[in-house]
Amino acid sequence: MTSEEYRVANIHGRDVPWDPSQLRQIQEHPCFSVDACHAFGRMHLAVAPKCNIQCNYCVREFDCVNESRPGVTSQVLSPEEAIQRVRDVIVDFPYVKVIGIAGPGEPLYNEETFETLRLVADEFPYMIKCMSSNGLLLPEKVDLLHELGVSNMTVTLNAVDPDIGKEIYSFVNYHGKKYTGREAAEILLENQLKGLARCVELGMITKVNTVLIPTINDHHIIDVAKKIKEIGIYLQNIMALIPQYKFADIVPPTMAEKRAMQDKCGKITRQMTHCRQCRADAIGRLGKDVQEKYHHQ
Ligand code: CLF
Ligand code: SF4
Repeated sequence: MTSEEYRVANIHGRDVPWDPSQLRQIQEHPCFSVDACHAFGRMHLAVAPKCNIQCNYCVREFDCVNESRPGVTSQVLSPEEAIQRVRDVIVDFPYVKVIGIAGPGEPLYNEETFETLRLVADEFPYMIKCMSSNGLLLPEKVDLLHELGVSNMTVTLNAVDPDIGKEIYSFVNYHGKKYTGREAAEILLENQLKGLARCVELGMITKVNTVLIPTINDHHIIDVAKKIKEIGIYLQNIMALIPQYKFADIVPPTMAEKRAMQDKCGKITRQMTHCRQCRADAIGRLGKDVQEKYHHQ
């Protein structure tokens, strides 16, 4: 390893250096690099309305809260409308470097996600492509995502023990069959871990979102951090529960409690601490969203 490669690997906490394209996928991505979030923006394409699981903290009239601010409903776009939105945004806001699909439901459960990615790959090959998923369909879709140019992948992983997972998920709808209880949690977990391992194998830049749910998984988040370290995930994003649906009566963690958990897990694996819980149609720099400009269109 040259000294420059060593420096770069060291900054990003790897034993082996990232290649230059991977470095760009970190350094120009506002979620994966805290430095990038001041300079670069992302745009979400809200093309995926349906979801295949039920998280006990999600009211499905709104956006997927695994990566969104609860209570927000994004306008769903067709793939063609989404591409037109990209054309407009990169002219209006050239600092937008990342195209993400994060809902409003589960991206991998909506064929429109793949149609959109194909159109994006043809017309905007240089943009960084990002996705956030619950992971249920990841093992069967990850190679296709990689082919279509998705470089940055997030999976929401709230538990690595199905006995805890069964408290978080009401059901999983997998290949036309509805599963509940421990069985549902087992299927989901197995697929999340398998899919993430393949992402790492393919050289994708990976992130795990973990919702901190007091009394349900707060004592277990450290095990999640250990597991993601073991499989080589780049970043963990611990998010505070916003109580609704079946978890409406749970007292959410305070900012200080969330911070303490991030500090604790930070000793095991790299932490994201600047997440803004975006809408599924967010556009702009994190915390400086500009999507209203397009809402009348
Ligand atoms: Fe979007 Fe998510 Fe990609 Fe970022 S958001 S799909 S990784 S481009 Fe970022 Fe927003 Fe937090 Fe998500 S601040 S909610 S972590
Ligand atoms: Fe809601 Fe997202 Fe969970 Fe689906 S994966 S139930 S949209 S939070």
